Amino acid sequence: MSTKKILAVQDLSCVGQCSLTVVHPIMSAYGWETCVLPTAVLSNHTMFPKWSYLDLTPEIENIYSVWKEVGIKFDAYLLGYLGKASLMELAEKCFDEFSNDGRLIVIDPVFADNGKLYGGFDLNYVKDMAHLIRRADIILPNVTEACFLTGTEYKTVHTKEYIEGILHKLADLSPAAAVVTGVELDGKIGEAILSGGKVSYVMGDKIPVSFHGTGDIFAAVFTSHYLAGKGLEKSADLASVFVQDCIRATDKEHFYGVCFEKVLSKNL
Ligand code: PXL
Repeated sequence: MSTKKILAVQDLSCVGQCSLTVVHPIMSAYGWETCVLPTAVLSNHTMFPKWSYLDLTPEIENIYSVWKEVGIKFDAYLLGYLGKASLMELAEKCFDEFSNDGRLIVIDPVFADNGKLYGGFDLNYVKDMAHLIRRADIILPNVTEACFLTGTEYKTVHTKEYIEGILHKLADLSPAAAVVTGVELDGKIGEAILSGGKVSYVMGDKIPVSFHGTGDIFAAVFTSHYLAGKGLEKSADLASVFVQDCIRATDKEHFYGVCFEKVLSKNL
């Protein structure tokens, strides 16, 4: 398999096992040349009671002008927590200027969970993200993000009718395949997928705890397998099992993230 150059576009949270500090090691370990475009530097992620935040928007044009001069190109993108709407325009510029033919764009919108927006986000950000995802080949929203993006009421009890209504509204926003995470049906949890007009489900056992950063781990493992040609369902299944193993490997006291390091070495 030839190696591909991937650009991970997300924040660098110094502490907290999320975004670049999980995506870079995971995708590299799966054999992809993983480059980074940090969107912001935070002392720690925003589920801690406080955090510092340095927006890197002003530096990104400088990075682009050097990349242009030295001829950098990418085969794939994984976008996660961007933080500011200004980053979305810059992301589009990156797709336009630094892509090899046949590039893959995966966007995990990362702005909400459990029915609520994360700290620092508002409905304008959601509107801009709904616009950005039209450029994606695959989107990976959780149920909350999918509801915000499509203007659907958020419910904790899901039915196929409710979930498929959301999937079809996502298809109105973007031609991308949609992989909606955190779908709960018949006591199981997993992903609902809409691709080429066809709906499928990848469901597994529910572990009754929730940890931060698991969406970023899902996205990194999913994208790693998808790039290797495993397809949407298989990639989603492998990514879900990986996340479940990470949760099992984590002590309850380790409240801010999961111990993915223990699981990564076993999966290679
Ligand atoms: O895991 C998503 C994420 C990434 N980066 C930052 C976050 C969050 C979720 O809250 O705060 C900074």
